[in-house]
Amino acid sequence: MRFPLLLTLQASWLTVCQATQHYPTTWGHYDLCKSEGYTDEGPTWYYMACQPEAADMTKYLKVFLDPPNITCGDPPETYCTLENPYMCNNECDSATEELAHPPELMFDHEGRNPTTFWQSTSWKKYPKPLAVNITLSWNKTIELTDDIVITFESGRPEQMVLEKSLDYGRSWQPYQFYATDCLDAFTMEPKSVRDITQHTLLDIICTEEYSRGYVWKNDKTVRFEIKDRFALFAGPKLHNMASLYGQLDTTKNLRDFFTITDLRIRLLRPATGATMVDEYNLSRYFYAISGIKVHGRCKCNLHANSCIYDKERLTCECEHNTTGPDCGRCKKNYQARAWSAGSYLPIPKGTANICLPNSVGPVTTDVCLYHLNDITNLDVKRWAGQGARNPVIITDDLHLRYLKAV
Ligand SMILES: *[C@@H]1O[C@H](CO)[C@@H](O)[C@H](O)[C@H]1NC(C)=O
Ligand SMILES: *[C@@H]1O[C@H](CO)[C@@H](O)[C@H](O)[C@H]1NC(C)=O
Ligand SMILES: *[C@@H]1O[C@H](CO)[C@@H](O)[C@H](O)[C@H]1NC(C)=O
Ligand SMILES: *[C@@H]1O[C@H](CO)[C@@H](O)[C@H](O)[C@H]1NC(C)=O
Ligand SMILES: *[C@@H]1O[C@H](CO)[C@@H](O)[C@H](O)[C@H]1NC(C)=O
Ligand SMILES: [Ca+2]
Repeated sequence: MRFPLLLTLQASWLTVCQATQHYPTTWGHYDLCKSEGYTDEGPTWYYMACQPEAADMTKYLKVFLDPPNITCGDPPETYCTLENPYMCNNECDSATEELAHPPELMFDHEGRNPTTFWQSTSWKKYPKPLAVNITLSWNKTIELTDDIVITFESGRPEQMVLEKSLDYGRSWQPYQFYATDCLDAFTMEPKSVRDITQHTLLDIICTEEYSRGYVWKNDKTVRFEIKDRFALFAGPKLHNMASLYGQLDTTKNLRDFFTITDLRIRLLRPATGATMVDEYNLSRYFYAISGIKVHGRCKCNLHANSCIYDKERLTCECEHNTTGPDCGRCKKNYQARAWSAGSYLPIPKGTANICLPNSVGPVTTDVCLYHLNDITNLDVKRWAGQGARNPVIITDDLHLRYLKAV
């Protein structure tokens, strides 16, 4: 017989899978996909759920502007400040490096003085809206891990929408609406992230928090609050990440909410600082952005702990015999059972759900991968008498043991 039966236990496979789902105080990092171990029969591999480290994702994006010729400087223009129409010393000329404001300056290393920023043309066509789309594309699924922060050099826009795509830009969904007056702009009640609860986490809100008060020169940021949303599950200081990961594991909608392939900032109306637009000096109205922060990690379905950027493309370095940009398939000859994503549970190492070699033969999906050592460590008595089905532990050519419901 090809796969010797090692032992039979009086229990159902389901119980085995749940037996180790306790939540230790130390939280695993999921930074290892496998580790070597030893059994009586010699060396063996333990497989674990793994994910790449979170990183600054702005290094890997492509930016597209719509309309494409909306960047200032061709022809050169002089801008006045919103606060003082007589202060007109902001010059934009795309042909002069020091006076040009191309989109790349939204993603360069800041901390320089003066700041570097992208700037749009002014609102010359008023009252026609000054609408600009800034689309950020990764051509890769990304899981957000921190707030999206957009820092304006101009006043913050009076109306804007942050949108996301999960299908490489084919369809778009709003993430958040921003306006000085939500009812007027989008016929939505103004809300803040503090109004969101666990049950309304997927709700899309309009907030007035980041649009008002152009006079506050020190607050130029517009945020999409990822951490506040995480905190609804993980606690205020994100102490209980286990609870969050447990939720993400079991609720696909929640997981998808934080997953993107593209982001779009739709600027709909610039800061005007007053109710009336000064039609005689439209050089006061424009958009300028000095920085955009997007922190996240490659989505690799818990089958990779690194993601490489090569030939302008992000790709997961898949383990567990998975393949594809997101490790979303089983490799050829490793399709003995249907592909499935790794799981954060049981904490802290999760379940790898590796792809099994075809040589194992057809395997049902009710297979719970456990190393023999782990199984003997479990409280066997607890399962006794529960067995609607008897799990067997079998081993394949790779010295891998797993339970199979029979
Ligand atoms: C940008 O291009 C469009 C169409 O090609 C044109 O109508 C518009 O005037 C241009 N805008 C600027 C600021 O040059
Ligand atoms: C805006 O006003 C300032 C100050 O009066 C002036 O220098 C500037 O040329 C004006 N710009 C326009 C487009 O009228
Ligand atoms: C911006 O994107 C929206 C959809 O997300 C689209 O309707 C609009 O035409 C695009 N262009 C501009 C300039 O707003
Ligand atoms: C996006 O990535 C896929 C592979 O994942 C590649 O085939 C395609 O050319 C990429 N598209 C762009 C626009 O870079
Ligand atoms: C995947 O397959 C390779 C051989 O192609 C093998 O060396 C490796 O151990 C396998 N990994 C897992 C996780 O089964
Ligand atoms: Ca900058």
